[in-house]
Amino acid sequence: MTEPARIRSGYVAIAGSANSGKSALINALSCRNITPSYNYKGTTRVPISCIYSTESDQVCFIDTPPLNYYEDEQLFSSVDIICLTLNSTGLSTELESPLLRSFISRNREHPIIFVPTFIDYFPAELHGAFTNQISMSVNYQEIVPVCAPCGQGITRLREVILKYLPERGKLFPDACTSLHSERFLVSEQIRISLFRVLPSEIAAATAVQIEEFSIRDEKRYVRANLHVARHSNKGVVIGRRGAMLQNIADIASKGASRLIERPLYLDLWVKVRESWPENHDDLIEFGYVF
Ligand SMILES: Nc1nc2c(ncn2[C@@H]2O[C@H](COP(=O)(O)OP(=O)(O)O)[C@@H](O)[C@H]2O)c(=O)[nH]1
Ligand SMILES: [Mg+2]
Repeated sequence: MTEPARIRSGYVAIAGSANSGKSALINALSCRNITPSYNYKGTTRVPISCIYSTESDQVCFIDTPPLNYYEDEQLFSSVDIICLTLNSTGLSTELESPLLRSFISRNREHPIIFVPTFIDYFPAELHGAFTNQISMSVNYQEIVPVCAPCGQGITRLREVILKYLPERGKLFPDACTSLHSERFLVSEQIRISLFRVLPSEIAAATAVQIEEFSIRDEKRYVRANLHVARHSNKGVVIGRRGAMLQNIADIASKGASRLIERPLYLDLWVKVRESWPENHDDLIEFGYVF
């Protein structure tokens, strides 16, 4: 019997403060639009996994909510590598943050790759200065500056990550795109489409709850409720003659069709759950807290 081929593989968590570019980074590293990346706090609610596979390597990237919002110590201690995003437009503030320093010290057993983001705000000659500033301030394994939306530094970051991963063989089947269920991935695609077409504050205050996830006529049939937090938001989400809701469904279906195995039929309904973001039971029901 031949031994299974050994490739570099493992788990990489992406951590950092709110809006430091974690979700944009996981989407760029995995070449998939799996998680919403928007300039609005709280877009990422729970850890989201995304698997990047090639012939020679396999990486499960895990996007996480901002450090001040949620910290799953067990998650960070069980991954092979942590990529820590630091917004380079406020690098000193990031490096001095007690939250960040305590995170680094609690995870010092792990390889941590420091990833200054938003480097497109600065000319290339200044990028070395970020590396110097970080290296004077913390113990580090590697520092790789990136701009995820424009792809700068992404290939190099992937190479550095692979260097730190063990050779252990495949962890997942080739077709596997995420550790999450198709149901969860579809609900995230609906959330991505909300942020794409609605004002951010309305998108962030709209919870997606999937009520039915079945097969009808060989298609994946998904009925989902969009719970808005105010009555006045309902009309905005539905739009004139349902145009906005149709737009949301079209964008979500397009995104989801790249991640799930069958064609998708999305049936979206808008409901009002007054002030749900302030209600603990509603937050539990919608998957925002556990
Ligand atoms: N110009 C620029 N924008 C970025 C960069 N990284 C992320 N963004 C944008 O910044 C916003 C917040 O990014 P996001 O990935 O959601 O941050 P997160 O809260 O850490 O997950 C989004 O609008 C991203 O498109 C970057 O390197 N350069
Ligand atoms: Mg995020």
